[in-house]
Amino acid sequence: TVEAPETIEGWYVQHDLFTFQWSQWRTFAPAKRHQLVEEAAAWLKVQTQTEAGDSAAFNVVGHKGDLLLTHFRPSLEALNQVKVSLRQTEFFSYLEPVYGYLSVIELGMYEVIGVVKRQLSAQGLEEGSDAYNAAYQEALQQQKEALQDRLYPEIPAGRYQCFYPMNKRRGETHNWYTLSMDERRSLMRGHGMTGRKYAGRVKQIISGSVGFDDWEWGVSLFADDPLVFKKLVYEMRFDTASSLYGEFGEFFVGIRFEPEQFGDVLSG
Ligand code: 76R
Repeated sequence: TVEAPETIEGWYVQHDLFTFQWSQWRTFAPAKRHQLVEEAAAWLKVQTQTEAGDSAAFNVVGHKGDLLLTHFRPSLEALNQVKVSLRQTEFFSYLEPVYGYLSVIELGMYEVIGVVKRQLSAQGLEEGSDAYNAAYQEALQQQKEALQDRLYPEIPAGRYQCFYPMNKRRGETHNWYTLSMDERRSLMRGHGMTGRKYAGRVKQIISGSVGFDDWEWGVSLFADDPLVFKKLVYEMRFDTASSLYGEFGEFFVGIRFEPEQFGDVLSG
């Protein structure tokens, strides 16, 4: 058994994809359409103004769906509340859920823990001792406080969202979960260096989903230029962390819209 990395967690995350029942929509008179648009917009507005967390809506490109909703919330209960409140609207009668993904914002502590451990040994604390464990927990807690903004963010700005789930490979030859901590740390460092080249052009939210959903992580990228998604993801395919160990699910791309734009989204 090799050592599992420490992670710290923030908001819970739900991505929901719906198709819209266009054939019914086309039969509605303008007044009925207006009423549904108003209802949907009001619902979305309430979600975006939630006290703890955030929500955003995206107009999905291509055949995979029509509407992508992304929600950050403090608990599973709060995510469920979002789900039920949407299902109570009349607007929901014209939505078909086609995909969803549950995860929790996760920060890997590969680098941080390396530093903490060196500090604790330098202080002469013996690994496994009560004093060591207490100091270790305190250091983690401090990190968590220092990283509040990244654990509890608003949904990043950016006109476009690209979402996909991924795993780290567990194959016969290449198995992420049998690599040593140092090997994984070094691969994650290379990964982070590639990522940092895109600073300012893309915001990424990495959310862990082991035990929650069918893949191990959700990757949510936000950018004002959709080509940045392609360039970043492509460049990362050449990083060992992705080339030997990355496995990817379906990709979804959407264009952000505000509650008051619901009417435009539905009229094209
Ligand atoms: O959190 C940090 O910024 C520190 C460095 C870092 C970590 C620990 C980092 C940086 N990532 C980390 C963890 Mn990432 N990331 C992905 C994908 O398509 C692919 O090939 C992979 C999908 C992208 C596009 C991306 C972008 N990252 C992770 C993890 C957890 C792994 C674990 O713990 O074992 C996954 C699954 C993952 C996947 N990453 C960055 C980026 C970008 C753009 C950065 C730089 C962020 C910045 O410094 O601004």
